[in-house]
Amino acid sequence: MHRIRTTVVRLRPIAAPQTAKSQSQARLAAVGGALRTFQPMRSYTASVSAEPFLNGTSSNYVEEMYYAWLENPRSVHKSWDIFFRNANAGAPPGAAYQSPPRLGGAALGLANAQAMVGVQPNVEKLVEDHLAVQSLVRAYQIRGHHVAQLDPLGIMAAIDPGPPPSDIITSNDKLEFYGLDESDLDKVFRLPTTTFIGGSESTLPLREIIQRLEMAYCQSIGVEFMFINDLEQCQWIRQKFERPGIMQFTLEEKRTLLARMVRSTRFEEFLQRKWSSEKRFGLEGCESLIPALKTIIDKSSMNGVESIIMGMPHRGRLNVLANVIRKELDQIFCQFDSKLEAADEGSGDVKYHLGMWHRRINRVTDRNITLSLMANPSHLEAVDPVVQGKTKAEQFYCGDTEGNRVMSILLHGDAAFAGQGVVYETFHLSDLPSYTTHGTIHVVVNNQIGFTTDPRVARSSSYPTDVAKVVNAPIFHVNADDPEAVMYVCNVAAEWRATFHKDVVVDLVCYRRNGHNEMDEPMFTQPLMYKQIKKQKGVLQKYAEKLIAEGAVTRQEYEEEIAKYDKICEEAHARSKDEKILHIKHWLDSPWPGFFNMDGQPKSMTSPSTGLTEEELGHIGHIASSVPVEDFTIHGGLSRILKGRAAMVGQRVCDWALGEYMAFGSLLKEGTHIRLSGQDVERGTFSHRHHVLHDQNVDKRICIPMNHIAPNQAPYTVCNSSLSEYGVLGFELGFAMASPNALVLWEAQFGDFHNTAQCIIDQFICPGQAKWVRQNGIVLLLPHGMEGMGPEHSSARPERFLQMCNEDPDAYPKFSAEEFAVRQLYDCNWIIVNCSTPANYFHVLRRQILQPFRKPLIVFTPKSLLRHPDAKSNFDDMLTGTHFQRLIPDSGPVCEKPDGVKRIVFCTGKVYYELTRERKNRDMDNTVAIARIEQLSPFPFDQVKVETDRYPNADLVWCQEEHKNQGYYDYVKPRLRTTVDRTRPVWYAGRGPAAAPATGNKAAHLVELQRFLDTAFNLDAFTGQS
Ligand SMILES: Cc1ncc(C[n+]2csc(CCOP(=O)(O)OP(=O)(O)O)c2C)c(N)n1
Ligand SMILES: [Mg+2]
Repeated sequence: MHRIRTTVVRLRPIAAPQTAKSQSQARLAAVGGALRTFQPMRSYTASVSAEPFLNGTSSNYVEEMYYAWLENPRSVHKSWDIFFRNANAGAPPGAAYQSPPRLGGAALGLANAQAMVGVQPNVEKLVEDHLAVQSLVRAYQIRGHHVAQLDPLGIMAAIDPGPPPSDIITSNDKLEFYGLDESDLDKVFRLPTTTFIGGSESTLPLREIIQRLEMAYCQSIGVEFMFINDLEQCQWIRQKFERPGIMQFTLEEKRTLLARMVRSTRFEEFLQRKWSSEKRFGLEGCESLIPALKTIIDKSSMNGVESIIMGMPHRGRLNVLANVIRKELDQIFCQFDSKLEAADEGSGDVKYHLGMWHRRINRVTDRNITLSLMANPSHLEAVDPVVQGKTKAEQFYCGDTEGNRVMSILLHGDAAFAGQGVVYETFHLSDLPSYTTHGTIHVVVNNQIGFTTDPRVARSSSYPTDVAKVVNAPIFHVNADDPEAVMYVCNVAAEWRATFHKDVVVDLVCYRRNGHNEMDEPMFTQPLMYKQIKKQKGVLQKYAEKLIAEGAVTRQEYEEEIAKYDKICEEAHARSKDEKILHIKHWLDSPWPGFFNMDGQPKSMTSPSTGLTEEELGHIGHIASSVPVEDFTIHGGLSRILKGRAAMVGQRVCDWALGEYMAFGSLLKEGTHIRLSGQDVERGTFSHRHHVLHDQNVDKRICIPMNHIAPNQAPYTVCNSSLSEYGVLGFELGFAMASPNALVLWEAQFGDFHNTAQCIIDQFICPGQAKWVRQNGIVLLLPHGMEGMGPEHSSARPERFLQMCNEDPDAYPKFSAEEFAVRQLYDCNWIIVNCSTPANYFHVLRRQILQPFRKPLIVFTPKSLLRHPDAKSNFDDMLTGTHFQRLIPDSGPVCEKPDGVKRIVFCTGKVYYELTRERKNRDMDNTVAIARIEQLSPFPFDQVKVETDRYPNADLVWCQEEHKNQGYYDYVKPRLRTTVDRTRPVWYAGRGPAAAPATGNKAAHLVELQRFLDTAFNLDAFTGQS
């Protein structure tokens, strides 16, 4: 009897045998009732010479005709009806065919044929069996992975709980599901065109069909791909896994694989021996990750890839650094030495978080390959979009439009891959024109546990990888204790990426030999699993024994390989003891060659003027107000906007959008690439930007005037993003990492929404340089302002950004006057501005590139000021020689008699316009000065001091439209106090403390506004208070 599977005994009994049986009986009844005997393909094979129309090419046609006849005998020509009836009746070869009745002639053939009909009604059975085989093949293709032997521990439940599907032939009694029985096993069936199990055969006995399907889909590899809605891709995968004999490796391949397993395994053992009480998040239980990655890299290098950017979590990171990226072992070992002194900035924690960049020759292909592992925070999966952004940037800068030269590999833990939403957001970027990296290879270290939590309580999907299905990525589950199977799927994954330029997932089903880290006791929570793990023979030992048994290596060779690697480790360890200083700069994932001097310092410490010539302003203004291509019809409303811009240019003024245009256009002209990304940025949420024009008559015809500034300009990328903040901001941060010579901006739809990207802000943008010695010049544009739009559309939460500045509020910086601004900038962790004029916005954007180092820039951008008649700037404020103004002092009547000024109101952003209007209404232009702090951080102590000194008799008020516990007050107050050496109090005019950022009631909003304006201009408001 055919023994279908060796594992049958371990599998649970199927849940619904009755259902399977009753279904098959119902099907039998439907096609004619009584049980029939099978006639193995007689009408298509043996009788071909006797019935010459039944040749190979016509058989599909005949088959279709036959199915149609079965459904309704009258739907086919009478001659076919006769043929099929005769065949069904058991007519011998050649006798079933009767020539069609001649017109008007006697229906002799028909009469003869009809005499036979009803003798042996077996054609239905034939067709039914044929269909059953087709369904069977399909069932394996769709669900074979559910019964594949994926789990090295053999406890399955953690991977894919639930009974095996009833349409997979896990035992002979399941044949019945298809209306087949054991007597059918030796009958020969034609294989459908959607399978490759036949190799060069087009027919096979059922027994062989099942066996080959088992080989393809139910061994150490489980392929999930039938959800892919592209036939070519499905066929490609079927071919890769179904063809007989695919899993054959040369002697050399096997020996290389063994050597890689030796390195992977012995590296962990070495660390364990030397530092047994140190955490290292070892790879034990998934040692085949190393050959897996190396296979992907080899194959991709063969396919022309020159640079691979990788992101990974803690598990196995040291091993990957050592054996994949090839970081010098002594550099890794010395990280375990707590006495090592830091030579440069950086917050330590090198081994698990810092990245690496390494160019070397790939030994298999003999080609250069650059590998970088991105620095990452502990926050699992947060690095995913960052890796994608950096990959996209590298592709962009080397003109790799198809992703043939640069690619990314992302590693994941099973629990994090399923649980973290940013994984989903990142997948959704994978096929978007401005975000695709043309296919990422994802490798999941699926050790069937997350810290102490079992999969059955950690996810609702069958597999941790189900999230990849949203983008039609094939998923190759593989038993990590079968290194050859691992190598095979990794080769296929790399080929898939090279062929289709789409994402693919390799799910390495493994186990975790120790606890979450080496100090943890896993038996507290997973006693049975760990009993099994303790019994589990290591994968290296198993594989070595297999190869020794096969004669691929001798035991002596194997032992020599081990001794050789152990010696390498020992020697590196000895060298590492000489290492006295920790150079964090050796752990950079994205060096910027040429940007810094040899010591890694800025080449100068000056900020040049950010102004432009009159001609440049005029020229960019002209482009901003025109359609620079022929025969392009824009919307009438947009024509009016462009005419308005032209009029402004004529009057030498700029509004917000035009100020931004001037900054972008000039930087592009000077060769700086600009990339602006975010939700609806092309038009602008507030319909003010219009950087992409749409032809009103031709579908998808667009024009980006910014790309028509000058012949040799840098390219401008402006792209509406998916509706994601976490994923997209991470992506742009990664893009900005690749080069210092690009202005990369991310705009939130409203500043309020940035908090869904909080992890990128908190873990990367704010502390990136401090933790990882890596500068980044990304710009965040966050629309902000209290305008009665309610609690979700008002606040970009300035208080949070300000709270995370690294500046000391109580210490007046000790810099010389000339260097004050630039030194402050150099020392800060990020720059925070709230500009009140288009000119200042223009300058700060240009300064971002023209300054000699890179810092993240947070800009609170306006909404109502976009169209405010007073929020315009004169060209004079943007001409050569002008600069960004960190503080804009009052230039009105107060300047004439500063001694008579009773109050100086400091403010920032849009509230300035409300304050000036109120001051005018109250006729207080001589008594109250208003100063705008445009750069909140670093705080312009020096310029604030000039103002406080100028008005010695004025009391000091901070005015903001935000609530008292929000906005800038808590940040500004101690700094103002430091500026005046705590000699004068600082008063507050603004909304009271509140939980929500803003009222949703317009009337309440206006009442609140008037109330704090009253306070700001009531010179007695603070009398008697201390
Ligand atoms: C976003 C986030 N949440 C929680 C943690 C804490 N944490 C560290 S490892 C871990 C379990 C990870 O499990 P898995 O992804 O399966 O990786 P494994 O450790 O099993 O390799 C958790 C919850 C974290 N690092 N990041
Ligand atoms: Mg895990």
